[in-house]
Amino acid sequence: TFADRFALHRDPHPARVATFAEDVRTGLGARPFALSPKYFYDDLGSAIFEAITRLPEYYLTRVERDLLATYGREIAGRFAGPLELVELGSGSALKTRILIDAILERQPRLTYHPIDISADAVTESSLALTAAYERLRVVAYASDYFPLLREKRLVTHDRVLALFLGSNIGNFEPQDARELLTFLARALRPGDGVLIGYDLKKDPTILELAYDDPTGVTAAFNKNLLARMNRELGAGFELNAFRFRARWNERHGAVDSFLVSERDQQVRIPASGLTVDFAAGDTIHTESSYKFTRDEIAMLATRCGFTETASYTDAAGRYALSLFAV
Ligand code: AVI
Repeated sequence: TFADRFALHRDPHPARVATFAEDVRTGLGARPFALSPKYFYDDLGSAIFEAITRLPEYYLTRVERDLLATYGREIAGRFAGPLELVELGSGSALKTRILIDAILERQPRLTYHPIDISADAVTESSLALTAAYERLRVVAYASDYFPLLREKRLVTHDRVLALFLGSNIGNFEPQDARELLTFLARALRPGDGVLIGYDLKKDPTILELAYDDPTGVTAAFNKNLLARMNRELGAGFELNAFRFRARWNERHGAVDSFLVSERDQQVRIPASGLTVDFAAGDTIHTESSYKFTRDEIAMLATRCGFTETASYTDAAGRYALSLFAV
């Protein structure tokens, strides 16, 4: 039955994970001001992100979907024996369906373990998948990936193909990306693999357009962070008193995103016990979206205990998928 094929685990250790209020206190309590991009993804933020993936300028999602459609079968065929899927940052899991289809052509049943910080997104997508696939069992985790992998709370039985798609790896600072991949390598067994989807370095004009879209959807995505602090922390941010900025940073190899104060202003954030003074032009760093060459990803994954087995890219060289084995 449906109920037998769906389970949701909420992070069982919320007390040990820093809360939104605490992270805001740290991030806006000292300069340079910064907030973690993981807080973009409340219910509204996840919906705005879905809109971003449909923007003509944000090619990443489309190119990745095409790559999965072209190479999904080949990727699934590289593993001997029955597979289980684990996905870090599954979001709406729309692209994952391509791989689920490819795997279910080869085996009668499949267990899928989506992990996402957004409980709404992971619940909604899991229910939709369970309904759409009779031969699929979904064991979902509404959680940060770090504690789950570090504490080896992910229980799998068959060979695992881990998915780290959507250029998600690009939102981690290099040090954190290394740590995450190292935990992942340790949580996997020999014969398991990870498929990493990442955005390739390219002309900065194209990159900046993908993040500072003329429709203003990405600006809204960022401003929702201010709105979320108003909603959840009782903060007094005036959304029109900030503007959005996204710039390619050659030294970091990332597009850096900011909210910029339009004027001198003071904002209270009661739940964080903070009053913040912004001068005109002061910035809040909201996100870095790192871009890589194929060699950079291979080097990173190799240092964490993986070996590259295959790599796929589109004809224009915009985006890539690299497959690694443990
Ligand atoms: C989810 N993540 C990989 C997106 C990215 O490209 O960094 C988030 C995003 N931020 C602005 N546009 C999209």
